[in-house]
Amino acid sequence: LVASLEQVEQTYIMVKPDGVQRGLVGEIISRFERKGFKLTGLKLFQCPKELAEEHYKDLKTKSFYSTLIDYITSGPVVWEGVGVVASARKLIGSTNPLQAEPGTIRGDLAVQTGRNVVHGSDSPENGKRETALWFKEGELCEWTPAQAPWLM
Ligand code: FUP
Repeated sequence: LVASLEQVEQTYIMVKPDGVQRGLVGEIISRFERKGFKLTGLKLFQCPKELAEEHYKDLKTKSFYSTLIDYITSGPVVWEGVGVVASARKLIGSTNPLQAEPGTIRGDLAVQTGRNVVHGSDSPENGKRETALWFKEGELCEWTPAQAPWLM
């Protein structure tokens, strides 16, 4: 039942500008807390263009790339937990909110792909890469939830 430390992954969740503008930060963070993931870093941040470009570098050749870069300037958060990468993407739902299931963040709260309120890393490697990109050394916290020590 209790997972080992090697199973702990890190992911990077970003409430995008539309989520911040619509006052959905608390709602979105709340879904990850209620699921049982441990918050280790939290930051409200105006994202410089160079950082947005580095974050989305794999999408550089896409037609929507420049629109996407214009859109991203938001309040990011990091979550850490067992299997958190895949699990967080399930909580978030499909990229296109039209295809996202009701009950998911995008299924419940978003309408358009270009305003899909939240980002979640798509692999453990990208979870590490993106966390390092958005958070400096010393900005993450190590702590043990008192009532639920299995939440590592
Ligand atoms: P996701 O991992 O679900 O955020 O989706 P992608 O990494 O494929 O896409 C990153 C962002 O690009 C999406 F959140 C929104 C934007 N996008 C578009 O604007 N148009 C598209 O056709 C696909 C993605």
